[in-house]
Amino acid sequence: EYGLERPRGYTVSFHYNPHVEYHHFGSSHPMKPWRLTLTKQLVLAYGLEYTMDLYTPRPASFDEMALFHDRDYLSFLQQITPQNMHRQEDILERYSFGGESNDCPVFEGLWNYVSLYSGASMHAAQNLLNHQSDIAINWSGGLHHAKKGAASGFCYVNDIVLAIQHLLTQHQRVLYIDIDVHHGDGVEAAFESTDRVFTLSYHKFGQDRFTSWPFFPGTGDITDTGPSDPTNRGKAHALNIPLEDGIDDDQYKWLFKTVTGAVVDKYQPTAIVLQSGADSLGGDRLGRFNLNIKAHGFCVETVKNYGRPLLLIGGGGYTPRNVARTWCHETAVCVGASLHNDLPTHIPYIMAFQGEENGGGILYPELHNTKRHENNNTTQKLNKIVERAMESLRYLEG
Ligand code: ZLS
Ligand code: CA
Ligand code: ZN
Repeated sequence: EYGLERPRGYTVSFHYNPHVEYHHFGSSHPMKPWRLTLTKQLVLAYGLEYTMDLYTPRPASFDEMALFHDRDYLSFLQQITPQNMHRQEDILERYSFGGESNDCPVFEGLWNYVSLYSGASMHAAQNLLNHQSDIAINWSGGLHHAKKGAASGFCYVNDIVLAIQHLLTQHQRVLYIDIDVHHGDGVEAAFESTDRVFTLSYHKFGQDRFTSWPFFPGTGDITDTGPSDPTNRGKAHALNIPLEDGIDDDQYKWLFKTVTGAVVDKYQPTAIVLQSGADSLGGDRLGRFNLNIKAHGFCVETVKNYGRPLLLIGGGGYTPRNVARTWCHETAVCVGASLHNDLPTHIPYIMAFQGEENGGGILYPELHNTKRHENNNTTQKLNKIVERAMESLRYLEG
């Protein structure tokens, strides 16, 4: 096949229900489920389907999603439609929904959409529990902002929380790592009172140069390490790495390896969940970082090499062609394949990867050249962050 090397002995499973692709948040909305179509096309074009077990998971049921979410919130999600929403404005507000110009719009097939991506994450977790996979992948999941009883930041149901809860039925300690450019606030909040989940998020934090507002969701400063109450078991079981605009490959790789490595050493998780949001790439429509695809993939490789059962999920990513490139590359990292830089020519949607200023027709364009953000992360600031992170880890027992 196309540029494949011999796989290296991890059993990798790919959990994907193609029906998610057909959902639309609205034409101006940055979240584009068809980026999953592009991802799948690249994965197939490189022949990666022969190196993994492929599953088409069923949608999650109401009761499965109610293991985390409030039943009244789910009932609302189940019945709301673009046609009937105008009669329920007060309820929409209660669950953080709004009109068409909102982060969390009501669209056709919303309930179907949330059950599909949630079903895929739960099925992926199940495969790890069964020992049928060493690494289970769901690129359609990773909706880390959703709360128990409310939608937030393009996220309605928190598939990550559902998957982690499922892992907790057999695993004593689960580590959650989040490299999306946004803070993984929903997952952190869900497990704030337990010592059986440690949450670690890397993200942009602070005032945004473009909007003058705090960068969404506005939480996740270095001082946030979980509840401060000493009787709360979740104390010190969160770690947040706040970053400035424009962080580059070498800085991010160093930071990720240093901090994540220290957390793994100290916490000794028996399973790991990695949210691999692709909005931390250079040139992302919503992101502010300057990462290239291989630096993003370095995080996946690093986590894979810890050798624990790994659930790898998607998340943000708002320049669809680069989301597809990154998640295809990271799928290859999981199976231990290296991919040729020239894109296979016989792929549907090839036009999505052509006619770019740079990067047309190739898998690894230099994203740090496109729409470059000034790098406001100095070595001094990053050293300080690592120092403070190591300090918080000393509060972990054991
Ligand atoms: O982590 O910044 C905000 C909140 C607002 C500004 C935008 N308006 C619409 C609502 C109020 C303060 N929201 C962020 C949410 C980012 C969610 C990231 C999800 C994830 O990657 C995981 C999947 C935000 N940033 C950009 C937008 N919203 C945004 C941009 C453009 C549009 C179109 C559709 C809707 C309204 C116009 C919208 C939102
Ligand atoms: Ca993050
Ligand atoms: Zn994001």
